[in-house]
Amino acid sequence: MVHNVVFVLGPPGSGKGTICAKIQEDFNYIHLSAGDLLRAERQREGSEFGALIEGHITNGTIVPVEITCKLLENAMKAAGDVRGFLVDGFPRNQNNLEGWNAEMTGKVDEKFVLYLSCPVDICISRCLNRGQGRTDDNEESLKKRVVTYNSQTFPIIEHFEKSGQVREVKSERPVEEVYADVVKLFS
Ligand code: UP5
Ligand code: MG
Repeated sequence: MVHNVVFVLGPPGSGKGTICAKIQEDFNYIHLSAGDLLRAERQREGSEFGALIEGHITNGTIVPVEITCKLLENAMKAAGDVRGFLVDGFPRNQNNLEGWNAEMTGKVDEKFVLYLSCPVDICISRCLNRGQGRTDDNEESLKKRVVTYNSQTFPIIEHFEKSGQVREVKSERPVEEVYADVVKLFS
């Protein structure tokens, strides 16, 4: 069975998780946050990847695709019959993109890339005020996350842009305004 996939990308704190939760509620799309899946795997008893994942998360670097892609694929298999999947925060670099293509080509239909664009200073203050106790929501990790985003993830968005797959929505506005534009892409 070929699943519809929408990639959701944007800087740390741009609102990917917030917007995906709302889409999941209103449309038959399942929200799969690569970061949430990695955080769950980090906590899972018996996981051999816990320390490796934690190291990457606090340093704002990117976990090897074999781990992330497997977590995403397992979650997709577990979800059953849905309209599609929102893949939030992935692919983040060339390694992610190549590993995903190698594993998933033919199994998924990539509809488009939702790019939530937002000035970095706003993104950082959102993360610092989030209050969820994430080990990467501190000034030092955030600086590194932004460097990684600019050097590795933004080029992936540009790559998708070249093939006309990117739908940009400016996300520095109030959530309801951002979401009103996102809804048009799914209706
Ligand atoms: N908020 C949201 N929208 C708002 C709005 N419009 N107006 C005002 N406030 C708004 O939002 C962040 C905060 O802002 C929240 O408090 C929210 O209420 C508020 P959120 O929706 O959580 O933003 P999001 O873009 O999801 O931010 P997040 O911090 O999750 O993004 P990251 O991309 O940094 O984090 P992620 O969890 O995807 O990845 C974390 C780490 O995991 C990475 O740095 C990396 O080390 C690792 N990772 C991989 O290695 N590989 C992967 O494939 C994925 C992750
Ligand atoms: Mg998130």
